Amino acid sequence: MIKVSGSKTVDSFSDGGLVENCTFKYTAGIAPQWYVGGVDAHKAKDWVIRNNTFEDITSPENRLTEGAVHFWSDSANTLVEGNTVIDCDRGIMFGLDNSNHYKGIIRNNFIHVNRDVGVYLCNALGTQVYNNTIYADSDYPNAIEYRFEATNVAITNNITNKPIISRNGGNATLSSNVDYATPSWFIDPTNGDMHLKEAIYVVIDQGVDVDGLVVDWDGDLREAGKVDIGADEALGLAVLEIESVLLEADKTEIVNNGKDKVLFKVKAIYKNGEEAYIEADKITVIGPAGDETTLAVAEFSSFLKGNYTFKAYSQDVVSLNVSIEVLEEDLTSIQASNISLHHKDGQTFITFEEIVRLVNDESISYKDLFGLMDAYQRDVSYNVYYSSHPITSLDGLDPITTVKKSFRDGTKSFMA
Ligand SMILES: [Ca+2]
Ligand SMILES: [Ca+2]
Repeated sequence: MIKVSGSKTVDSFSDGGLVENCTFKYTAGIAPQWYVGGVDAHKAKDWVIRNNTFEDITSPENRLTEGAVHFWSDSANTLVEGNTVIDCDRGIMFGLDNSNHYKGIIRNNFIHVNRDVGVYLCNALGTQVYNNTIYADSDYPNAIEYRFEATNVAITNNITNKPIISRNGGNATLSSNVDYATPSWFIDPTNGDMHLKEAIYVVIDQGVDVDGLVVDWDGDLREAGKVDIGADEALGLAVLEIESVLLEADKTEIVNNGKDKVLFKVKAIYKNGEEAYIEADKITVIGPAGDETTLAVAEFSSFLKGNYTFKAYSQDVVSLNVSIEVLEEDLTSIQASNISLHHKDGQTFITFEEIVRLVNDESISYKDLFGLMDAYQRDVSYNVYYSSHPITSLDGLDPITTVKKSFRDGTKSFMA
């Protein structure tokens, strides 16, 4: 692929390169090693990277590849626009640790990354990042990062499905970004087609005018005062105005085991009389303690009993409240499930699925985990019985051991 080299000692630059309408793709579906990138440039000034496709630039190792596009080592004024990134570890990077990038623009790109961030601004000074559409298709938590105190950037009119965050004191001016997209908003996001599939109300005509923003990813003209957020100006998609929103729950009560769930559906009734099930802009919940949060998906479970109140929002229209009661479960009547045994080195291991699931998110922090454990005011004990025959009744049997799980005595031990 393309490497632009610079001298560490001589103050000379590669000036004015143009990379346009090219495809950079590892046809094996994966890169031969981690230290690769599509266009990787040191000490490059006034380069333009336009309307290219970068595909399958992904590392065969734990260590990430370079960005599909990476300009660093004092590079300046890079314009990266109209590109499509598909299945790459990382998208577009300006700067790196101890290596600056000056000014430059990243706009109108479709970026699908599968291991790390879509746009990484690391010691990027005066860069503008606007009207990109980013689908960060991995467990990595962020879509755009701006990092270190020297970084000072403007991030405007971008659509992402993950947060846009500062790291290590990075500075940015954020405006009109939407960071909660779902893949269903786009035509074929995993294959790089991030045109809007439907008229998302929070996106269509909701951007701010940006000097220099004239067209979109397709070359469609942007109309002042009516800029769509993201890389696609969705010509021909009109927003149907919503008259009212109905939030529907499939039950009114669940038990507090973290497994029993309420599933929600949201119906829009439009001003023209049509109705459709839609994805709400958000669904909020107010818990028993009065704290309000937004649901990540249209379902809910809890291990804390009490009354919860839900509302759905779409186009600034809010539904009526829906109330769900979370009841205390009778734990004595429940068996552990998915029990399995295996023997190794003279020991027998029993694994089972616990009857209470405090945590559904495997990437939870210790702080959050301990907060949940402290909040759950119940103890659980699992009795283990031994018999040489299949156990159909506990009559005459005594437990050979008991596995105790206290959520509130500070032992913090997980035995399962
Ligand atoms: Ca528009
Ligand atoms: Ca368009």
